[in-house]
Amino acid sequence: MAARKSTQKSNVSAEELSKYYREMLLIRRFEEKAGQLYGMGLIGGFCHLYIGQEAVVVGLEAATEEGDKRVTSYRDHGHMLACGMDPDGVMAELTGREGGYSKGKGGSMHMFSKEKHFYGGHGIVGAQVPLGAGLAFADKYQGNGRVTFTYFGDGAANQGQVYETYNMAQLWELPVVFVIENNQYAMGTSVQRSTKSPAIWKRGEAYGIAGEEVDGMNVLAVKEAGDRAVAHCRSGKGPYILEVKTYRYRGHSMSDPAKYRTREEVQKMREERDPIEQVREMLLTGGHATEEDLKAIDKEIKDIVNKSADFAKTSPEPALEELWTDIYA
Ligand SMILES: Cc1ncc(C[n+]2csc(CCOP(=O)(O)OP(=O)(O)O)c2C)c(N)n1
Ligand SMILES: [Mg+2]
Repeated sequence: MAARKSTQKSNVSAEELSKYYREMLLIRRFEEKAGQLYGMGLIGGFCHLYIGQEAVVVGLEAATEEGDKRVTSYRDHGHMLACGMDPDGVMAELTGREGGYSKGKGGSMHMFSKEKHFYGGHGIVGAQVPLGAGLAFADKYQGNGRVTFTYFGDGAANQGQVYETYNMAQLWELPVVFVIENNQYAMGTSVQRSTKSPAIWKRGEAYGIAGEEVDGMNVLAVKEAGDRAVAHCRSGKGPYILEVKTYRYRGHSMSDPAKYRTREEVQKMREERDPIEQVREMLLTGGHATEEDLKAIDKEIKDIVNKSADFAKTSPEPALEELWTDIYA
């Protein structure tokens, strides 16, 4: 059973690095814009931002192939952007407009894309874990070689359904990567207050599931671990667990004043571990990009995000008849 700490890969190409930079920056700027629109009253309902966690999904998406699937919780905007969903459609869903992925009827937590194999967006903590195993079951049944990435949080990892799923996934050797995004908090409860064992991934050992801990602030380490996980699943060995240590800079949701941690704690993470800054440094010090090159990328990303915000403000409200579509009745 694998039980290793990830190490940083050094032979990464300039193209790969700038791709990661671009993709992480898109998520960061998109989320900042979503925060602004929320503040302006243009987004209703819940809105959970992914700022700080960008390296997790960008690194793991880099390990996927066309046809692989992903399913996650309500903190889902980053996952959608990283798998190639259209920023216009995601932002317009946040503002509840017709041009949104769920035609304005789902909002932040309920978007899907058949084309990109993105299966949501789930508001019930832990609910996506058995669903992810179900997706992997279908792939195994069809023998199509696909892998499903099932993301959940450190808080969700204390749910019983996670362990029922582990048992079945290992029993049936399902091609599913369980990604525990350990961002240190479940709403206002720190992982130290909720979880006795410091290594959540090791709980898989009770079911015979291989896994490892990963530095989730380092996109290269995440990609490397993702490759190992995917190789394990695709070779028919069954599920794999990645406990990705990360950190969210913002509150749990837009309505969280974050009184359960100090400003200094957040500041220290931003200054010393920021995933985007780390790649920016690598690009500059490795001579792969100049300040001008990075400025050009920044502008390109800003333009994409501004365009999505314009679309999200101008796309019409859904028509009344839309209430009668996409329902079971
Ligand atoms: C079954 C259930 N219980 C409680 C909640 C309320 N709730 C929403 S998010 C959350 C914390 C989950 O934390 P974690 O799994 O660490 O994910 P994170 O928000 O950190 O991404 C809770 C308790 C819920 N949505 N569903
Ligand atoms: Mg958490």
